Amino acid sequence: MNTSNRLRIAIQKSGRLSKDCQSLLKQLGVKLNLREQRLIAHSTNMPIDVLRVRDDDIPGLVMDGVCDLGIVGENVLVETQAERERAGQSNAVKKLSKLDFGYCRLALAWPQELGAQSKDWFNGKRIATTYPEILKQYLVKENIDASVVMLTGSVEVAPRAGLADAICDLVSTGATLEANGLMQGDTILESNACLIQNANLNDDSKLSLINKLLPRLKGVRQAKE
Ligand code: PRT
Ligand code: ZN
Repeated sequence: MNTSNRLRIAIQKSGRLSKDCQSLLKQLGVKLNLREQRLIAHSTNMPIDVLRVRDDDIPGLVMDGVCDLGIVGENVLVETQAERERAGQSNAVKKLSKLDFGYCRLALAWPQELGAQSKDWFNGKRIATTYPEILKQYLVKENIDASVVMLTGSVEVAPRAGLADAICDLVSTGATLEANGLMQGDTILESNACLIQNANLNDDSKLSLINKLLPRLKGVRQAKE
């Protein structure tokens, strides 16, 4: 549990969500000195500390109460929840808001030269992914008997490298699939960045600070529409 009396927010240190997280905090009026490469940045005008970590660690930090809030892609949140469910670990979080950045979809793809394929084609095939839990849930739901190959990176080269027949990966523009000669199929999950809160947070001063930030967040989101 975060026993500090400062609200602790986990954001991605460096990656696709970092810039947007930093500018969101700025728009909410949270002043931070992020110049130094430190793990924790203290706000200079609010009782807030920002923890900068790998995106994969964010849901767990919030679920375990190490951080009070976190900003993470729904893809990582849903995968972590399923992983922790399987391991019998606590996985509840309160989803406070969807955010207007980090949009992508988790989709199936296979070599273009095979042409269009129905779901039946996946039976007996190997599918490479970084999101094994989400993929397995989809396979069960669709009654597809495929095996899952877990890769933490370079998923798009798996078919060419002979590691898998197809992939299930994040897509935004589709350029990566195209560059690797892959054809996009069904979308399994649509994802945006989202703001999550520890499900057991009961510190009144932190809750009232969150209640002050949320209307600002709503304002920032409306201004973008
Ligand atoms: O180091 P750390 O673990 O923190 O970062 P990471 O490398 O795991 O994640 P990062 O920074 O790549 O992505 C962070 C989050 O951004 C993801 O979890 C998603 O929620 C979101 N996001 C949005 C994306 C994309 N768009 C995206 N296009 N994450 C990854 N991609 C990759 C995808 O995996 C593929 O390799 O981009 C490629 C496809 O992009 P297009 O535009 O060619 O289709
Ligand atoms: Zn990551």
